[in-house]
Amino acid sequence: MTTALLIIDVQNDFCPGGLLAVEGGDAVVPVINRMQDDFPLVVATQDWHPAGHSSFADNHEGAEPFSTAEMPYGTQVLWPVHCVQGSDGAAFHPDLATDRISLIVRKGTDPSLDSYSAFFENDRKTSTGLAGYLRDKGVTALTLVGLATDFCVGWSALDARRLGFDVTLATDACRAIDLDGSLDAAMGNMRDAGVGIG
Ligand code: VGL
Ligand code: ZN
Repeated sequence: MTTALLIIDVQNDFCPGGLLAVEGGDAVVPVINRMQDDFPLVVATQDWHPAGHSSFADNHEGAEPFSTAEMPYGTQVLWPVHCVQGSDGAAFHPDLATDRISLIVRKGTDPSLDSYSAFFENDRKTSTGLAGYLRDKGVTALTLVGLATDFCVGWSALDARRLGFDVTLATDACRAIDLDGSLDAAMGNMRDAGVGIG
C-alpha cells in the first residue's frame, strides 16, 4: 500500500492577512513540513482563479461576500476575491516546504465553475486528473492536510473515498472557515463516508 500526502491550498490568501483568511491557517505549515518525510509521495493543490471568477461576490451585481447564488451545477457560496492566478495571495505560504512536492494541481481555473475538491470541480463531474496520477503512481491511501477543513479539504476527502482511496484526515494539520455550521457538517459527512480522523 502506498500512501500519499495531499496538501490542500496552503496559500497566503487562506492565512492570516490574506483575502479569505482562515483563523490559524498558518499554524498548519510547520506541522505539514514535519509530516512530509513520512510519505513516499507528496502532492499539493493551489486554488487558482481568474480575476473574473464566478465564485467571487464582486462578479455578481449587488452580492455580499458569503451569500449564495444558484449556478447551473448547484448552490455556490460567493466568496471574497481570493487566490487570483499569479497574485501573492495565490502563492504557497512562504514557509511551506515545497521541494518534495511532485505534482501541483491548480483548480478553479474555469471562470464559470468553482472547484473545492482536488479531484472534481463543483459540478462533481469535471476531473482535475489527480485520480489518474495517483493511480498511475500506485497510490491506494491518502492523508489529507491543509485549508480549509470544511471546504476544499472536506470535499477532497469525500471525493477520494468515492474514488476508492483509503483516506485519513490529519486534523492538527487542518483549519476551517466554519460558515454556518459547515465544519460540523463536513466532519459528519467525512465520518459517514469512512474517512479516518487522525
Ligand atoms: C476554499 C473557499 C473558496 C478552500 C477555496 O480552499 O477551502 N474555500 N475557495
Ligand atoms: Zn476558491
